Amino acid sequence: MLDKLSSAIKKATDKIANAVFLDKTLVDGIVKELQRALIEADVNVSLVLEITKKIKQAALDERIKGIEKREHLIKLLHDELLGILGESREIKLGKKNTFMMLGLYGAGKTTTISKLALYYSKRGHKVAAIGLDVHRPAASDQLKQLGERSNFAVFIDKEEKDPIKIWKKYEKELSKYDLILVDTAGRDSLDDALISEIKAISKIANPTETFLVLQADIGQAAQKQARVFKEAVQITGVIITRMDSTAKAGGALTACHEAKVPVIFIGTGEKPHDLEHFEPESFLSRLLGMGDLKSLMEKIQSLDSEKLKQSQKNIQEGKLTLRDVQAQLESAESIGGMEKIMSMMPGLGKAREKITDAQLEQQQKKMKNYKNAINSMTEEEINNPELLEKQTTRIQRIAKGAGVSTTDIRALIKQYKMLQDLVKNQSAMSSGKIDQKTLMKMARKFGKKGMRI
Ligand SMILES: Nc1nc2c(ncn2[C@@H]2O[C@H](COP(=O)(O)OP(=O)(O)OP(=O)(O)O)[C@@H](O)[C@H]2O)c(=O)[nH]1
Ligand SMILES: [Mg+2]
Repeated sequence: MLDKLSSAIKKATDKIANAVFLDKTLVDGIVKELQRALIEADVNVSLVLEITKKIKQAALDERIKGIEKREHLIKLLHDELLGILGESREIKLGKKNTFMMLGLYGAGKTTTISKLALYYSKRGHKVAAIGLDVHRPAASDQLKQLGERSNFAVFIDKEEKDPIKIWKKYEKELSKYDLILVDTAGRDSLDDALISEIKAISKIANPTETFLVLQADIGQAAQKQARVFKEAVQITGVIITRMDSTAKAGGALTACHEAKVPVIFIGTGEKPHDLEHFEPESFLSRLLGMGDLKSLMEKIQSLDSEKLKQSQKNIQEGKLTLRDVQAQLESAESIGGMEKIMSMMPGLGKAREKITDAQLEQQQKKMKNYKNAINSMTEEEINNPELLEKQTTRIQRIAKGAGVSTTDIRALIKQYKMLQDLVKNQSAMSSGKIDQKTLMKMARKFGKKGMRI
């Protein structure tokens, strides 16, 4: 379902989450990819431009920095997309309920009836359907077959050509059910005859819900359909079918919100159980592959952040001590280890699949070794790691004390120095002393050898 859009958005959030520097070129690239993916999914172009403009502004806003900026951007993207999906509405069944299906020819009305029948009978309701499509010869047989297959009562009259008469014929019988599903005829296009027929049916059946059924690949045209049907009869919601078979479902989904009718259900296949209640929030989480982003953000925010703040300040000022490295390592650990972080980060779920357990374990072990090594250093050594290079006996002592190898400590010092250079240059750049190109070169160099902290 919207796989292409989903992977494009995941890629964008990945880039945001992993960016060493969110510079203009990177942001431009991310925004372009997002625009392309949203437009390909048929989301209204002006909506797309509006969203991406906001993302760009926030990304280049100098007031927000570091991890906060990345969080902010991902949240902004999430909120903006949620905004265009609109809100859904939960359908609470009363004592007696009648749902009427409306829609163009082949939209999926009859199939959706069998899905709704299953959905509500599974929840303990007594469901019946009535076939009022008197125009398509095979329509009533189709409904009857669906009823037999999924075990719900179906009322049809193949001889009668007046839907009102059919309704009247079964009205009393139908009153024994909790939920009556009314199937109506489709048309090639919206015509007056169809409108007056549905008005008449609506008047006599007096539905508690009137659903407009639209197929997802109708795209932006959904908005016009929703408006016209809303004017003719009070539609209370939209059901979008064939979400599984088009990459352009973004159009229908967002257009309904613009027409001010909520999407209530989505059809995700041909089978009776292929129906979901549409919940924008969880739909979006799935689309973004966000895992448990919310709880990750909460944890990051609730960390005992004094140490982190100090080290971030140092980093911004171009100073980096081993203490800062330690603070970063500890913060990573207290969130719950590499694995937890990776599974919670948007898009990283996939990256996690590519990393073998052994590699991950090794990475975690390395981080732990670095932390233990720093814990075995004297204050003097922490503040002046150069001492370790001058007096190798210190390295041996620390290795022994921390239960790590001297190679580990040498690797730590090497990476600390690279990190320190990077930090110095970053700070120099923000004060205009170094150009972006040199810095990016360094970042790439660092990334290759990278110690991911
Ligand atoms: N892939 C997929 N196919 C669907 C879905 N919903 C319906 N269909 C298919 O769409 C076709 C038309 O569905 P119907 O339920 O007959 O449509 P209708 O609106 O009742 O059509 P008319 O009664 O002719 O106006 C059928 O082949 C269904 O199997 C869906 O969510 N996914
Ligand atoms: Mg039908």
